[in-house]
Amino acid sequence: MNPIILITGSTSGIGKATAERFAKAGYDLILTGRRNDRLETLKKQLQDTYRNRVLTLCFDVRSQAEVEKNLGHLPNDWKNIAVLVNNAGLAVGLNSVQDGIVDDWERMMDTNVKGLLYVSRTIAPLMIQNGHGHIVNIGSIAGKQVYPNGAAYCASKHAVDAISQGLRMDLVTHGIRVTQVCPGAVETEFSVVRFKGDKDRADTVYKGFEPLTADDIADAIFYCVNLPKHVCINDLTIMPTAQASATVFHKNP
Ligand code: NDP
Ligand code: 8X3
Repeated sequence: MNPIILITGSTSGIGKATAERFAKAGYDLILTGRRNDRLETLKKQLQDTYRNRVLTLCFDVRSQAEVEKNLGHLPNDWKNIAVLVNNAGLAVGLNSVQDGIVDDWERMMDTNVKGLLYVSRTIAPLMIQNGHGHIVNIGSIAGKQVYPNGAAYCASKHAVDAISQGLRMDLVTHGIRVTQVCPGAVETEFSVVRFKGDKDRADTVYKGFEPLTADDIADAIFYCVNLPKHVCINDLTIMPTAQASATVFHKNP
């Protein structure tokens, strides 16, 4: 049997690249997201190329009932999950708190914080039962530092940092590893989502320097997961060479 990886938010960006990286290495995959057409296209592509088993589950991580319905009753031959990548997440808007949009805050908190908790609450007991597992949470440089107009997103990723530390403590007696991967600027659909479909504005985020790619992050996740079992990378911050902090970039004019 191949090892099984479950990746939330695998319809684009880091999640999709991680699916491809692990498929290539012979993992069977549970792929989730809200856009079913993309899930099915990716499933076909991975099955045709690598012949792995792929299970797609279309649901919104913000709904505890949907998480439970989709992940709480996995078929027996999908229960032995070796790796969970809590990747589904987003930023919405870039506003000061005083000009903040409450719906944007709720989307970020419900997805990045509560969704991650719901999925972990469902899968960690399975890992305990199985006697092994590795949880990789996708945090952010925004979970280590704060930048202007980003208070709500940064707070959600600081929460991921706290949850990653706590989860590691809660699972240590079960030998389950917890790694937080915290990227800087990665060129994905992230900024298009943040700017609500404004592609021109999103493009400006990555202008004048070489950003990370989703494949760079997938490689880092693969590295962490494939270390010897007694080695756990607790926390990995990974930035473009041209980025020194959440706000300091070396950009060409
Ligand atoms: P993308 O927008 O390309 O991908 C986000 C993924 O999350 C999509 O597959 C999307 O799927 C899924 N998703 C979003 N909301 C939900 C939801 N409510 N339920 C289920 N799935 C959801 O962005 P990235 O790949 O860049 O983002 C992945 C993670 O990386 C996020 O947690 C983000 O915060 C983090 N990150 C990104 C950085 C960057 O610069 N790009 C830097 C640091 C961290 P669908 O829409 O189909 O549901
Ligand atoms: C995404 C990186 O700096 O835009 O988490 O918040 S940043």
